Amino acid sequence: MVKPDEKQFLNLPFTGISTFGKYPICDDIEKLNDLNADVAVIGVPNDMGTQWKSGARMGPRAVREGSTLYSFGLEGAYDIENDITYLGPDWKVLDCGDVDIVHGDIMQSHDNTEETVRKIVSKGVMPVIIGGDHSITAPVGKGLEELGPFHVIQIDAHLDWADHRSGMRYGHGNCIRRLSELDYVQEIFQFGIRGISSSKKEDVDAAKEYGSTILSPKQMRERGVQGLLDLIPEGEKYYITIDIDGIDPSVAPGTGTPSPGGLLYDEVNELLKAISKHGEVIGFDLVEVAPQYDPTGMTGQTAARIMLDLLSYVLKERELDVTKGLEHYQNQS
Ligand SMILES: [Mn+2]
Repeated sequence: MVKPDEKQFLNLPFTGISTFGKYPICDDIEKLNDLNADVAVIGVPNDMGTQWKSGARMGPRAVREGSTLYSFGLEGAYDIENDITYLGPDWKVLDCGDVDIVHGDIMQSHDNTEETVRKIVSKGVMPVIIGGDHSITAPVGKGLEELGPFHVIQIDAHLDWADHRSGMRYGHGNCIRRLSELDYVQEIFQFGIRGISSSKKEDVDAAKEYGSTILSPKQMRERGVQGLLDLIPEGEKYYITIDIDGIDPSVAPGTGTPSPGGLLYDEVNELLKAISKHGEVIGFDLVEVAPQYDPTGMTGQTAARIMLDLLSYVLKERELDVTKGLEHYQNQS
């Protein structure tokens, strides 16, 4: 029998409220500063831009659910492999719920997304966004205006560079083209792109004309992580957009447009870690998790893992920057 003074509060993954990483809820973005937030996680359950199987509107719920397994509590997350503790108690991450979606009205929903991201950014808080289909990245990009200029790094099976389809300019196949039209978006890196007929030649030509760097998983492996970093300007700002279909469907099958031949979890993880050290990640999104197509729940699980990994790396670099800044100050005095 456990004595009363030995009892612990375990907060196991299947208990409690399923927020992202089991972080506290913020019910009003206006309160972010009062709450001393560093990171605001927001769901955008909008899948009206999907061209084939819909379902990514359930993505935020699936990712939150998956993330409870990796919730860290106040002591942070210990990495056994590298002997580093991430996401320690000094960091304030809050789950701000979801952007309001208007059924059947993609543009009103996009406006709500842009406004929400703009508000988070205006408070000096880093936005972390759970989709939704990839169409949401266009209004997210607009909402990031104050943080520009920055480069965009995309992990995806698809280029998403179509100008329009029958006049539709804000579906999930147009989002990176829309980002390229923002004057504060600099270079664009498109990693994991693959599949015969996944893009029209005219769209690829337009992307190349913009100066976009397009690499398939095979080409990425040939270069290696350092070879990829060599392409990306060092010490600058990056926004990262991760389409879960960039990952191989054997690892993440729950998505509307799965494409064989994708990246593996470790490859993405190592790349994200390296990018976090290469410059300043100003925010990121992860989109296209459609849990209906994955009865095992592994897709939401993997997506949550990737988001928490990336958040860990980005915040660790900020910690080190502060430490370096302090050492610099001490050397001066
Ligand atoms: Mn995409």
